[in-house]
Amino acid sequence: FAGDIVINNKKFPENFLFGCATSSYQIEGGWDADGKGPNVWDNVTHEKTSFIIDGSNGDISCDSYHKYKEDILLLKEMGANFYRFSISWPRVLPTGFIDNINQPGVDYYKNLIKELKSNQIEPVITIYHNDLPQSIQDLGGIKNPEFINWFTAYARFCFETFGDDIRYWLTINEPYVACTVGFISLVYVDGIDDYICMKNMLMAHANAWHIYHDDLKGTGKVGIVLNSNWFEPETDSAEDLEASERTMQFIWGWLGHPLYHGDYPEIMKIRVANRSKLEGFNESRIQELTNAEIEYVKGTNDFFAFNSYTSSIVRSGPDAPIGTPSHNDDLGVYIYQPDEWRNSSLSWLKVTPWGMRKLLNWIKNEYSNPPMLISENGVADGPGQLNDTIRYNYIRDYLSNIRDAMEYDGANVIGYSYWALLDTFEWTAGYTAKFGLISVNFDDPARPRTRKMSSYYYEKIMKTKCLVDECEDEI
Ligand code: GBH
Repeated sequence: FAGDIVINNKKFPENFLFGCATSSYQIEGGWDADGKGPNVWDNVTHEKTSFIIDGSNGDISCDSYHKYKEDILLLKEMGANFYRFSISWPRVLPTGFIDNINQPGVDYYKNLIKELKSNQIEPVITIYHNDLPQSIQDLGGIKNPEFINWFTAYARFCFETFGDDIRYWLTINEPYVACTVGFISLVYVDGIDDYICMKNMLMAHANAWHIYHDDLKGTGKVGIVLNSNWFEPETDSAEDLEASERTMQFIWGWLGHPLYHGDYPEIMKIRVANRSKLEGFNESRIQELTNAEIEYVKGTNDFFAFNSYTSSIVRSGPDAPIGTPSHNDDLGVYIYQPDEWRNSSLSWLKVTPWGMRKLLNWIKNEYSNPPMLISENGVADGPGQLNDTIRYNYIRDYLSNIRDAMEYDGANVIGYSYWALLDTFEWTAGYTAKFGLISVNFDDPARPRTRKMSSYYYEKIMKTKCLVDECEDEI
């Protein structure tokens, strides 16, 4: 108890939250069930099968639309404190707009929330996780500034409809990915649009935060989910240190800086303005925020939720030649992952647990140690075997570093969510990359679930708040 010497530093605080994450399109199936409208992923998987490695889609996926009670039983069995899931926008609002509410879709989430609550599992709700209504995409999607109003109306609807006793809301998953990698959300973005797109995401989030707190007087917390890698300098030369910090600011700081300090990072404003000028624009491609906007967005993140899976090395390099405008060229560094780093089945996901501790420290120092929620972290293997040593090691090593960041560096981490509860439809990787603690047999129409070895390990951690390898005696 308080005052005692902490003998084993791998024990997490009693109030630390452990959970599992999923997202609607990746697990629900029921793609056109009971009045759901199409989202961008329904359309692309049906029309461009070559876009997905195995030509698959999320039409049925894990069928959690019908099997959510089974999922919740598994969460309960494992002792999860919370479940992070997302609401499918076109399942509740088939046209994307609030004049047309799909009651069966609403009931689905009401039942899901009720079932979680009655099992003492805290719902952590993502309002929008990649599955944009097709109707909104047809109107220009996220890069249309009207997106701000459309999202705001949808978010208000979610708060009012599901809000009663939801303690944690996540507005938007990974705006950086949606606005740059593009294919994830199928937004067309280029070097001009990406800044517009991110600004729209920022303002949409800030509107949702203000509605929740100012208008609805909500008592829960509202945050956005930022994401990326830890960016390790290649050497400790001043140039590489600067390149690494610049990368952190360009990616994490793009929205992190406005949310905590009120404006885009200085280095971004300077570099984008310079390059825009050289390219022949008469104003910077990054639209500077007005004083009113700065005031409006500052302080609208009640906790720092983020997804991070891996790290990269950054080397300073000569500026990219002036050509096609792009955020990447504005940043102007060389980023890579050494071949010898521990592998997973996905080329971008190298296992770098040490990077998580550094990332937590960077966030702590940059934003005055906000409450941090790791909303996704996990690893994929190809075959999805039940004896998943790779996942066991990944969870142990990442949590060990997270605990060290808390214990030795004072990082204010409040919770951790493993991605994912189940093997899911992994976007363009289809069903070829398995992140789940629990395997799903996608060949069987009944979609039976089988727990993998790692789920028993994670169960012990969730129940004891302790990394069992490190503090066996405390169980
Ligand atoms: C998250 O995105 C998502 O929120 C979640 O839905 C997803 O299932 C999970 O992670 C696992 O992927 O192929 O080299 O072009 C992670 C962010 C952005 C990481 C795209 C991989 C592609 C790199 N992802 N990125 S590459």
